[in-house]
Amino acid sequence: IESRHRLRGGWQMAPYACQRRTPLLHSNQPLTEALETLAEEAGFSGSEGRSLAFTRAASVLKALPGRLSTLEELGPLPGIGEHSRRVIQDVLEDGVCAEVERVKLSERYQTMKLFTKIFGVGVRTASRWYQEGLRTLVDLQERGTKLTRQQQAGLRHYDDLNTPVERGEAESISRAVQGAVQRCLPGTSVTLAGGFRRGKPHGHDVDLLLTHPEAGREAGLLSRVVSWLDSQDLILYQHSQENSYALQEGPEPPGGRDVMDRFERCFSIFRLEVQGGPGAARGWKAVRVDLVVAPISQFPFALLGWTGSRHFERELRRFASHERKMVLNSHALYDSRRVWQLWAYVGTWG
Ligand code: DGT
Ligand code: MG
Repeated sequence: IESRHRLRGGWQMAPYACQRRTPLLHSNQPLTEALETLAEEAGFSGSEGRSLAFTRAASVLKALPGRLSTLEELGPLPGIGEHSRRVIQDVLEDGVCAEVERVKLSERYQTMKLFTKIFGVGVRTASRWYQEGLRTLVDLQERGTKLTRQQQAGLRHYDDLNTPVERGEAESISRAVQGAVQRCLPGTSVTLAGGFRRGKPHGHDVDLLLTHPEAGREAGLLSRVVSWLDSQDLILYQHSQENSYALQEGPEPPGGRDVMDRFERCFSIFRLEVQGGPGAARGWKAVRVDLVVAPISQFPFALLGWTGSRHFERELRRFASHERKMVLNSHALYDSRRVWQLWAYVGTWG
């Protein structure tokens, strides 16, 4: 795994994204944008494998040390399939790729993008609405589409929630939560995770991890914090999910469900006071905030898992599983062979 693929231009490339330096600003933006559009489109069609292939190709290009000028410079680099190569070639030769332009103009892609940007709407719901002939946000209201409470809030605050959150805004929300936890349980730490922890200047939401240095003290904390924030008129919407460690029945199979975790979590929309920007006229702006509570023993894994990016996390877990025969998730890192042996033993014994 230390072996790196040598590229024609003398460049080298490690096989897993988590082994590569991937700067925020890179030299191949038009190429990665084209590939990521196709990845998104494949995701909208339910083709997860195809989506991942385009995401992988984009990830390789983000790690190149310079601007790619010919396809030949890539050589036979694994991780970039035939289809992605064609897209890269088109963009290098013509500045655009006709397939990507077609996708961007297609009614289905545009509608799926519009609907999946509603908080609480995933690909399946958006796709069903599209098949029912719905095309706009007004359609949803006029045709009396049944919406969950979460989706209603998402629709109500659609413009705000699709306006990037600035770092200063994320820090201000983090301070407000810090104030709330100090009232409810002094000593609790609040850590800004997600894209902001990776240095992004803006993001789509604010991901905050809460933990307390004494194991067990965090129990019941989230509902108290949320109630207090609510009493201060800082929350426009919230729903919480209890932790589900108790439901865990044995180890998860390597490569199995690893995206969602089992922490206690609050999905919320904050009411953030602002002076400038889109919400300036009314003095506030709606911002999506996730509050996640991790017991101190699992905190390092939670922090790693919630820092992202999604692709980096996926690759880190793939690396752990394929190269180290270990299982990594947001709760722990363990040797899968030993745990399976243990479970086999308990199985025969019980
Ligand atoms: P953003 O918010 O668009 O600027 O970008 P990120 O990178 O902050 O993405 P976001 O907020 O969707 O997620 C932050 C990280 O947390 C991401 O790497 C994936 C992880 N994450 C998000 N939701 C879950 C979840 O339900 N469970 C686990 N384990 N991780 C999650
Ligand atoms: Mg985020």
